[in-house]
Amino acid sequence: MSEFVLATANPDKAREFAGVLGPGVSLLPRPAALGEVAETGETLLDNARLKAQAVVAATGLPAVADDTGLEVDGLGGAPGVRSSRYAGEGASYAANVAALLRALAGAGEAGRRARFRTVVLAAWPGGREVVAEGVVEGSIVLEPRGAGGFGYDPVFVPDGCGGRTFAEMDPDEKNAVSHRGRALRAFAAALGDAGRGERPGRGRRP
Ligand code: ITT
Repeated sequence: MSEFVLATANPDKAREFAGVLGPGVSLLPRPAALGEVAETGETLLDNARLKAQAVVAATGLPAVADDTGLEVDGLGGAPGVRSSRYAGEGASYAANVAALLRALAGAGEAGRRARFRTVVLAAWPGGREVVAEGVVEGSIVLEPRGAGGFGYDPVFVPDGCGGRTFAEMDPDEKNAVSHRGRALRAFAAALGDAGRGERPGRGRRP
């Protein structure tokens, strides 16, 4: 079984990691003593790597990180890599959602098209990495709806799910179509492929 220290400090993300990866991947908690890692990267990949490498350096163990952004067409792709601090450093989910709705006031359907993108990156001591990405397309609604999920979920309606926001879905429904669900399933498949490649005589079938 693969074992990783979970590099995210966000308990809402941690719940989704466990829900999607299931018992085949063991997730150890992030050391409480490790302070927040400054997300100074220009891209989701840079920030995922910063978070994973900080945990590898602190623990000497393999670590897995997630960096996620909401990209809104009418805002030129913002908040993107700045999604957690769109309304300022340390902003609450509600403040970020309110700032997003304010920025989109008056925007039409095209401007409200959006996608969530997640980059999952695992790092090992010694420099090995496995990276996976997941994207879900959708749109931003006018008013928050639903009590589930977290972050921007009350204002994001994924395509093909009957017009419900992520916050109106149960966790399994969200994970089945979400950016993070997709990234984590691709990640688990990449781990499986890497494992098969390392065992002689068990390569991929042609
Ligand atoms: P870590 O860095 O500790 O992993 P974080 O919350 O700071 O936690 P990010 O830098 O990836 O994570 O910030 C992304 C922000 O985007 C997050 O704070 C939420 O506001 C939002 N977000 C991320 N995943 C989301 C999801 O599945 N649904 C809704 N909003 C999400």
